Amino acid sequence: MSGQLVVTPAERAEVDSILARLLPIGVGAAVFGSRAGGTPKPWSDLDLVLEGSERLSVDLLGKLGRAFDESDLPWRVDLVDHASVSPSFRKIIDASKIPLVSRAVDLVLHQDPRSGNCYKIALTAALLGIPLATRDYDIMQGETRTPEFLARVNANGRIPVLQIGDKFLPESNAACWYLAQGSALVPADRFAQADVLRWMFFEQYSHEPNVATLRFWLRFVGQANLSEAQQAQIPAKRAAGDAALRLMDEHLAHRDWFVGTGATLADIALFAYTHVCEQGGFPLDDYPAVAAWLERMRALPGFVAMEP
Ligand SMILES: N[C@@H](CCC(=O)N[C@@H](CS)C(=O)NCC(=O)O)C(=O)O
Repeated sequence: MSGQLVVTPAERAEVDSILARLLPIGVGAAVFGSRAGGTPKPWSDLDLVLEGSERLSVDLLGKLGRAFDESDLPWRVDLVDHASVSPSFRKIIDASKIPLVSRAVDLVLHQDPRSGNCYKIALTAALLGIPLATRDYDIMQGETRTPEFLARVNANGRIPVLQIGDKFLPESNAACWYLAQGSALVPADRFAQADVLRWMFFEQYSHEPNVATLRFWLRFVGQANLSEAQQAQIPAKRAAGDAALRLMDEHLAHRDWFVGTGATLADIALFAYTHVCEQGGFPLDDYPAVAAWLERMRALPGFVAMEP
């Protein structure tokens, strides 16, 4: 049976704000021990158990530990990883714990499964082991332009939108960021983190408007159905898409990943439309380092393919 949390409202607010800032999606937190319904001394530690789907990284535990040490809390916070303790200790924890952050998150991806922007979010969630419900729309039938969609889901009339409880977050890269904060997909180092954003902005400005738009026009709309204005834009979009892919190819010629030594959101954002670039008329043979990187992406644990 769980009791009352023995901390002041200000202490609770400080603990909550650190957890809200640093705890990855899908990791829960609970208090156990003397501050969970016992009779703690004023200086007693706060015993905090963290619950993920598997063992938590040393990096995450270190980050949280530092944040609590540097806070104004008048006592220490002892962190315990639920997945790493013995079954008998786990039993003791589970009997007294008072939840602070639930593991379960109510996430819905509003998507058209043919869209690479939507796929970025599904791939991020899959690589992180975060369950996502989906709600499908047919963009070719204007289903994201209905008054109801505009009023409730996204006033910008586009998918993807990540719904978090009753909040709606449009823009694929913002949604990926929401999911991946605190995970290895967003590096902790300040420069590396900004470098990930650099590639995500590059993707939205130099890559997607060319590579994805040509795929959409040629594969889904059909060249014969394009307006004159769209037809006239094809050569410029082809040149700009080729420039973006070449730049990626040169960057990857001497490294395995866009930033640092492992996959990050930079790779996910760029993978989404690059792996289907041939559908827009960009032959992968022209970009051998990109082609090799696509295979490395496909080999990541938890990888899921885009719907064909
Ligand atoms: N910058 C946005 C682009 C969103 C976007 O262009 N979505 C397209 C599908 S990929 C869409 O909803 N098109 C339907 C429409 O504009 O009616 C993102 O990254 O999420």
